[in-house]
Amino acid sequence: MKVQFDSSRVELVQGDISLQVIDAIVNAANPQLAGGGGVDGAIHRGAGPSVMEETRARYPLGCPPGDAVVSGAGMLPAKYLFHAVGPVWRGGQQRETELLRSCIRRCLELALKHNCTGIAFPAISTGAYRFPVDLAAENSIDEVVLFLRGQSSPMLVRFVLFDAGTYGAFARVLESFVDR
Ligand code: AR6
Repeated sequence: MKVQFDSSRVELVQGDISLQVIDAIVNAANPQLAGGGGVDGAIHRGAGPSVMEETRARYPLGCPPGDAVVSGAGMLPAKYLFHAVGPVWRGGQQRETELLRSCIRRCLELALKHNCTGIAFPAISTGAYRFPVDLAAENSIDEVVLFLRGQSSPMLVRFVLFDAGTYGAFARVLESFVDR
C-alpha cells in the first residue's frame, strides 16, 4: 500500500526489515544498545559484528527511550542504521505514546541530516515492549505524516510489518489518512 503526501510517500509492506534495500533501516533497539531478539536480532545477524563494535565505541552510555542514534549498516544493503529506542508499554500513563513518537521523529531527523531519501521502520515497541498495535500504528503514521508535511525534500517512508495482523492495523490507519 502506498500513499503520497505532497512530494513524499508512505508505503507499507509485509516482510523482514533486515532485507530492505533502502538508505536507512531503523532498528527497534533497547537503551543499552545491547542487541536482542525480534528486529534487533535480525538486524545484527544480517549486519555482522561491525555494527555492535561501532555502537559500543560511539555510544558507551546507550540511548534513552524516545531517542535514536546512527551507525553504519555493516553487511546490510543500506547506508545507515538508526537505532531507535521505543518505550516499554506500562499501561499508557508513563509517556509511552510521546516516547514512541519522539523516537520516530528522531529517526526522520537523522534521515534528513544524513541525506537519506528512503527510510524503513519496523512497528517499534509492538513486540517485546508490548505497545498496543492499533495505538502504535495511529501514532507512528501520524508522526511520520506530520513530519513529511512540514518539510520540502521528498522522502520515502516504508513501514515493514512482520505479520498480517500488524500490517492490517497499519493499513487501516494509513487508509484513514487519505482524506485527512
Ligand atoms: N522484520 C520486521 N519486523 C519484525 C521482525 C523483522 N525481522 N522481527 C520482529 N518484527 P520487537 P520492540 C516485528 O520485539 O517491541 C529486542 O529484544 C515484531 O513482530 O523487535 O520495540 C530489543 O533488543 C513486532 O511487530 O521490538 C529490545 O530489547 C515489531 O517488529 C526489544 O526487543 C517490534 O518487535 C524491543 O522491543
